[in-house]
Amino acid sequence: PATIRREDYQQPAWLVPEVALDFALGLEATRVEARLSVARNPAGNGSPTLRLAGDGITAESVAVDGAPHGAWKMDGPDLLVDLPGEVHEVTIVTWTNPAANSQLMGLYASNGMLCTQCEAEGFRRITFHPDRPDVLSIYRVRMSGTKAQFPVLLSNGNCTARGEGADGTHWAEWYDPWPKPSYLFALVAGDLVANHDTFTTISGRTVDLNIWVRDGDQDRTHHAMQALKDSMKWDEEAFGREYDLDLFNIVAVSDFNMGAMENKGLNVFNTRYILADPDTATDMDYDGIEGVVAHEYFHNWSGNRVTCRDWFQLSLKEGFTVLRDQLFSQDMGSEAVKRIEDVRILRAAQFPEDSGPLAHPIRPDSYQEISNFYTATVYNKGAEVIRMMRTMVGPERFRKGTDLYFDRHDGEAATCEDFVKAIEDGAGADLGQFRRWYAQAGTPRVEARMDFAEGVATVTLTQTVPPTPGQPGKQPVVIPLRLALFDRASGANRGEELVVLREPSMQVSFAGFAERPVLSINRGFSAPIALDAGQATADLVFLAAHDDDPFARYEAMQQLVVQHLIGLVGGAMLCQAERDAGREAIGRALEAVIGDPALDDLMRGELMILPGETYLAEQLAVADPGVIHEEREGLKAWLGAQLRDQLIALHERASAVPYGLSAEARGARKIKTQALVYLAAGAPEVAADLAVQQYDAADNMTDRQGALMVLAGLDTPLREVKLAAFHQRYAGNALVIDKWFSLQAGSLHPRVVDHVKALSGHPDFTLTNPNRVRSLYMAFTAPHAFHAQGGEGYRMIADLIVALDPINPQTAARFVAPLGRWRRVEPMRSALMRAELERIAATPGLSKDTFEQVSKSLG
Ligand code: B3K
Ligand code: ZN
Repeated sequence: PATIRREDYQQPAWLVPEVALDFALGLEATRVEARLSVARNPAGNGSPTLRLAGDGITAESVAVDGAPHGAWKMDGPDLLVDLPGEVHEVTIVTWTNPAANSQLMGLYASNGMLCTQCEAEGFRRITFHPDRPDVLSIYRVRMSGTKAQFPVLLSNGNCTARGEGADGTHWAEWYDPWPKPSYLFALVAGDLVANHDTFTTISGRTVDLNIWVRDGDQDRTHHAMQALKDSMKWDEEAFGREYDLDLFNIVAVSDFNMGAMENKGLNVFNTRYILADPDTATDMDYDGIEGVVAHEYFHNWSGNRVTCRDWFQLSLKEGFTVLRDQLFSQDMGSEAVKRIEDVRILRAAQFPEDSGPLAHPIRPDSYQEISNFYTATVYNKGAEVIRMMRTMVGPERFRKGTDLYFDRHDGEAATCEDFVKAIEDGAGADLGQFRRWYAQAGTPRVEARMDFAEGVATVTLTQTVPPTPGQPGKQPVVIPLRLALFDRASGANRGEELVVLREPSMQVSFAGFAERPVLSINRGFSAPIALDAGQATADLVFLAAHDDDPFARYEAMQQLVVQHLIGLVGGAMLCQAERDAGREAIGRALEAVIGDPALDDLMRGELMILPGETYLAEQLAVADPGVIHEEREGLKAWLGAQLRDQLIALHERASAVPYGLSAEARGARKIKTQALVYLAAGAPEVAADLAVQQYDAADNMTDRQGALMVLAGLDTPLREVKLAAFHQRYAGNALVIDKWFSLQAGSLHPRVVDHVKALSGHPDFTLTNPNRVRSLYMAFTAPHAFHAQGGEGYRMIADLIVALDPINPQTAARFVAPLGRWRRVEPMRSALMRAELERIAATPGLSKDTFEQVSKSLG
């Protein structure tokens, strides 16, 4: 496959100011007539040839300016038409078979309805078109189909006309006044019902809001609707962004490759980010819905009104929009807990990417298949990079920068550079060196060491950015570090400072301490770095109990465990006394967390979560996942046994809190299951009893799923009983059956490999639904079972990739990364992982998606 390079960008030779589409809808055959008004781009290369991209379609006819045109030709998948003048109208007829479209890109059928997914390059599977984000057009859409099959007909913008045809057909016309790139086009036709509401914008306009679902699901859309209204209001207040159409439609579909899609005025969602009620959705599901609804809504400005010039600029819209949805969720719930969760996701998903064979800068330099670059790096690290700008200039000046960005680039296809420049100009900052964050991959490592002499604490900071594929040498980056020094005696600090590390190394001094203070650094996770603060256990214990920055407190707790476990796993801790002391310190810190009356339960729940196995493995150049798992489980078991009474009491206290969506009730549910997790390791019989109690008493999915998760990991006959009861209770509810699959695939049970094998043959399992595939196999790529001795886990994932690739390459390619970690794993497993990658690579007819990921992983 060809490699596309950022530096090769060229302006389009032809622009397409207007697009008129006419769809004759059918599940197995849809006819598409596209009329493109094209105009030679004065800034283009002047070529008379109009090049239109296609993918898996053939042209039935091509006409130019109304007359049939014979002089078109194909160049691979592209259609070429030579045009004599400056402006023309090109009309092309194509046919597609939506029911056969298992890739779920372009126009496809899902449960008898038709829907589209065009980002990044799906529009070319519907009709021939430049299909690049810097070609913006005004769209007019007409569609017709049988009324019985497709009673609801939706597209972008506003519905301008509708009517009945002959033989039970009907039609609708839609017009979107805002110029948009083809990736934001959408069409939906099906038997749907709406939850309708309205929102009045800051300037007093009324917007109609609809969430379209299958009949019977309406009652599960209220949380999503509330999230939508909250987002609309928040974006007016926090970023000065008002909605710009009279209608905002959301449609939920059950076959979807990712979370959701921000098509102009017609967002299409995975059902999992819309449908919720207490009986079927966990608190985490509720938060996910709120965050994704907000994210897609926020794209209306950051993505749609200002879009991307080319796909290398993806983080321009994604990084910024993730930051916007994070800030929104921080404002809607607990700021501290949201920040901790976001850092946990970054460390679990993005840090491994940045240190592996698929590492890329947030603005990549090249790709073979752009679908492979919708990554935690582009999204989450992209958000962290923009968050750092905000931290350095402060929220008010940052807002001046974003205002300028929207003013300057409204209606344009912009670049990451445009964004940085707007923040620079609007906020009045110099972001010269800061731009390296866009160009360099890899997580910077910062070492912080404090010396203390004669009342002066001197902190020495040193940074290194590790080499990544294609980038052997790195330049120092700009690293904003929020820092505070604590008086050991009073437990207070003297106020926070922002220290900005720009050089490879620097020193800062703080005078006037009677004794050596305790250093709290990278507070709030002000920079997305790997920090080595070399802190003594006593200092971490101090910070875990006293730090007034909630993230720093969480981090101290994590670090306490990381240092202990890595000491054990890495063989540094040889003497038993040292091991015991480390464990005791963690035990005391956890006991303090369980008992601290000043903590709210949501935060307590965060502080109780042990660092994950992937994050632990990240700390070592080469890790033995089996040993990491055993040591981590061993610590958990010891803690569970030591703190057994406190954990039982915690579970009891939390169980008395009635269901509700308040922070208090949610916190209670969180610590309830956390308590069970420790007890399951340290006192399995007690845990099994309590889990069954919790399961039977549950009046909500959070408690039920938490209890079942714990039971699924235990060797108790009740495991089967409750799993069967759960399946029976929720038979037919796809989203809950997904949970049933992932609970088993991600469980701590020793025979999970066999369970997954059996589940892959379960009548409810199918390779054609991405949610179902992910629910079984993504959960399974969690370290414990995936790395099972003998390589069976690796084989199963490789088998999955080979089987799924011809059906849905985008989803198949997502499973390569776990195998791609082979260089960081001990030699025996490493060889087995590599062998599986080679087996995949040798499979004939591999998609571009999977080929790129596999070849890079081996390279
Ligand atoms: N922009 C879409 C992602 C499209 C992914 C295409 N492979 C969802 C989002 O980030 O909002
Ligand atoms: Zn997005």
